[in-house]
Amino acid sequence: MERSLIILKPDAVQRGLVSTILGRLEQRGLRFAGLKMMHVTQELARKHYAEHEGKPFFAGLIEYITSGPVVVIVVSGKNVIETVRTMVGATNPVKAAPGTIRGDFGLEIGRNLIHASDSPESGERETSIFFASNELVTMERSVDRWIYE
Ligand code: IDP
Ligand code: MG
Repeated sequence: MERSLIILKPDAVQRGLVSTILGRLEQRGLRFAGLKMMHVTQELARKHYAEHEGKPFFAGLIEYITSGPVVVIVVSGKNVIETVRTMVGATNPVKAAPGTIRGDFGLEIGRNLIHASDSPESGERETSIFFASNELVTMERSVDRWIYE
């Protein structure tokens, strides 16, 4: 079982793409374990993107992710890290394949709409910095036997 932390970045919220992107995740069969709207503080942004500190785009990235409300989602299940990353597409939307979220809705790397954890370890780390344990749910879905073999 893996967990992926997904952020619908401020541009996705402003452009009215929340339901479209959530719909893609939901229709795929992914199981939501957490979902909320929030404003990312400077402190949280720096913690979340700590691996990028010192890079030329860091200041712009912090400004971008804190520039307006976001929607944060946790999905849990088998292979969700790779599944979601594949749906999201390449970091630069110019290179993202059509059919991916960035490839269908984005044009520039600095406005690439969505974050998704890149490993099971970052999925756990990012989930714990965005969600308190009492904000997460576990649920049985009878439909799971029609989604997972
Ligand atoms: P990822 O979001 O596909 O995992 P990362 O390399 O982890 O990509 O970069 C984190 C975020 O930083 C990207 O989603 C993007 O918003 C921003 N970013 C990365 N590289 C650049 C760049 O060269 N210019 C501007 N923003 C960038
Ligand atoms: Mg990343």
